Amino acid sequence: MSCNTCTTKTVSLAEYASPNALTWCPGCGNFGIQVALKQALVANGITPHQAMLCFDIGCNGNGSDKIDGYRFHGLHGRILPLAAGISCANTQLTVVAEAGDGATFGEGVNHFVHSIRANFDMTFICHNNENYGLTKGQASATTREDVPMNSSPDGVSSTPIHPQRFALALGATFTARIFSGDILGMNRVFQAAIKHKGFAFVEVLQNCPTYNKATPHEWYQKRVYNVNDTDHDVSNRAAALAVSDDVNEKIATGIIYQDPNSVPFMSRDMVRKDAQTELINEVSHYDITQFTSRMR
Ligand SMILES: Cc1ncc(C[n+]2csc(CCOP(=O)(O)OP(=O)(O)O)c2C)c(N)n1
Repeated sequence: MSCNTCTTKTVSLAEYASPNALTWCPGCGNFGIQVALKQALVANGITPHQAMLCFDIGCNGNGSDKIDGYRFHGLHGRILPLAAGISCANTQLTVVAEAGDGATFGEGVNHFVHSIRANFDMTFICHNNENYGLTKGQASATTREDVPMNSSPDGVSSTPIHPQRFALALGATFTARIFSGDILGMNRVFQAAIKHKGFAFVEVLQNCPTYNKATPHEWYQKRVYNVNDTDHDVSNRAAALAVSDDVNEKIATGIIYQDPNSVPFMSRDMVRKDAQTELINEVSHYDITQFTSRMR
């Protein structure tokens, strides 16, 4: 799937264009996220055949046929193991996985934990609109306490997961937070995440005009600031925890933490350490009848 002879080719945004009509609600943050991702891939010189774009189920996942290139649309909450398999099978590919907060911190929370532990080499964009959008506005694990949602009109009484604290506590080698209304900011963060060697977690604070009335576009716009314009040291995990803590008043966006010495999973794996080939080059047909004949 990868073609190392074409790496110097100039790539244009048009190569990622899809003829399919966008179906998101007017004002949805997904429009900006997809534009910024295309821009970042182009800025990094990655052609569609050098990338594998992996989509979870949800409003975010409905972007899968609105962009050209190699794509995989997985099961709800399961995109991370699928993307991890792809990333391990062909380390030459740029792997980008996308999922909603429902998939990431609900159905697939176990995969989030182990992807961080393994430090699989991929960019993971979590569309955090603080609700289950595609199924019409149920509360998710990131819905703020007491915010009324369609499935819980009196609000939820559980404490929401704080994605940055969670990822940083698990030892993530790259975490970022960015607002879906900040296309330039997303573009920059996505570029850095794609270049990162290891699991790059990008939480996008995504406005959902249809189902999340608590945190609309303007709400975020008034509160976000770029932490990379301050003296924040992105290589300091304790500083990253402190700076990302506030999700209500002054919300830090940009790269929150990056380990400059991050080593991705396949470079740490003892079995593959000195391998000269990719796993996809080693796939062949094996005659297993000698094993199955005993079962007859
Ligand atoms: C295992 C599983 N559980 C539930 C569903 C139903 N389902 C489809 S989309 C969706 C909501 C997705 O919410 P989220 O992951 O936050 O993404 P969003 O739609 O907000 O982008 C649900 C619950 C499903 N398809 N599969």
